[in-house]
Amino acid sequence: MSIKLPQTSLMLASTFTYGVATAAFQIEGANNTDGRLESIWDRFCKQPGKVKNSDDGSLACDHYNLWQEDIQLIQSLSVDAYRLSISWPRVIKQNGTINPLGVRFYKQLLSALKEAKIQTFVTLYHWDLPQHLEDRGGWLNRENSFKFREYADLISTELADYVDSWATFNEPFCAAILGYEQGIHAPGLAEPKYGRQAAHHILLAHGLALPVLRKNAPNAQVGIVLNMNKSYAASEKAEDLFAELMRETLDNQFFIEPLIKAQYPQILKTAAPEYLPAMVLEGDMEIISQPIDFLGLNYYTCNHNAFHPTDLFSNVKNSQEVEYTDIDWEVAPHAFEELLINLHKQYDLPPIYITENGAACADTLVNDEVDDEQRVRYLHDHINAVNNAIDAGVDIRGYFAWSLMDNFEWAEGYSKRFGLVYVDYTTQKRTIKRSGKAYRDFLLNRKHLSEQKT
Ligand code: IFM
Repeated sequence: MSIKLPQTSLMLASTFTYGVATAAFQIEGANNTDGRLESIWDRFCKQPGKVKNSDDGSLACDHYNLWQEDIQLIQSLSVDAYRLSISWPRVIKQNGTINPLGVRFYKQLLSALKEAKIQTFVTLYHWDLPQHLEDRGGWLNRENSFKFREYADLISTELADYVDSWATFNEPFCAAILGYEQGIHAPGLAEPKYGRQAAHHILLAHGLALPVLRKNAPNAQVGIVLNMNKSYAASEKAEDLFAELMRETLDNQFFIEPLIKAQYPQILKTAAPEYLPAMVLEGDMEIISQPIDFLGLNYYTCNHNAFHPTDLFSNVKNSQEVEYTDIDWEVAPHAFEELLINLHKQYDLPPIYITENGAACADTLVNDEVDDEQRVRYLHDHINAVNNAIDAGVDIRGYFAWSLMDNFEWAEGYSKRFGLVYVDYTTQKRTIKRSGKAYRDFLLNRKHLSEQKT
């Protein structure tokens, strides 16, 4: 099995960007080094029962020390781009000024990537809020949206020369809803009113940071990354269709509608007003909905929803026999294609980058090799789903596999492996898996084809 696209595919053009992605807390380690402050995830990992096997991010993939080796690894995969995130607690001191030692790390990393001719896609917030800001209410405190703007201003001034693409936030749904509504991610609060207010403040922070990023980095593209799963109804029954609509509204539309249409889904006003943010000030929606250069979309799976007598929906398994990954997520490339085409029909969207897509597999290292056949199939099928969406008219400009290497998978700790590269957490040895080799070969073949054409 290899990764292939039809010869005529626009995704084979050299202008389409392929990359691999990671995030700071998931790979860097060195959580007490060079003045890095505590983040909400450091604190959350210490709470008993919150993270599988009590894992934490103190060492992770030791990328803070092994970054040079990791750049070679990225290069060896033949990708065009690398997507990473900046750790806010590493680069900004508690008094709000720059931490030069933390910034030095990113300057070295990003300039080495530039030298290696790898485009840099940087996310400012991939969930690691400084704990001292959480102590002052975290994303429930509107003032922290302005703190984010200050952070964006300082760090983009420092790094402007090295960054091709800035994303303000990664997956506001996860930061706000998993962290403040469901309590399964840091900081672990669990109320709809918290989740939706936190989401509003995150979207506001995004909007506040946009003009600052544009001023400091006029040549870079600026956008945001949303995660979306495709929702289905468990049956054709009206009540299950209602459950599907609520899931789609609360998980997807709640985040994209304010960005593109300057409003939260109107249906919530009557169907579930408790899921609307209580405090939205005049002018907020205009700030949130300023134009963006690109929309990042992360896609992994779909979900199925049934009527629930006291809740808006209940999550059920697909009634058909389907394939799952090691994290129990249904493999559904057709849903990816549908989701992309639906969004294109629903909204006037900026160009889209698929900023994450990948599979968790129960990989094992045997004779220095990892035979992750399921991940190769997953990548093939999902890249082809993107191709079908492009053929249907969706403007998609890039695809990033999640993840470069195995890493800290949040509440699942190190138990779930998403990497194209296997990490032995005892020795920190990296081994390119069969999927990494298949992705590399696919990209080499594409380069070969585009050289033949010119
Ligand atoms: O590992 C995460 C990543 O941090 C955000 N998107 C989903 C991935 C897999 O769960």
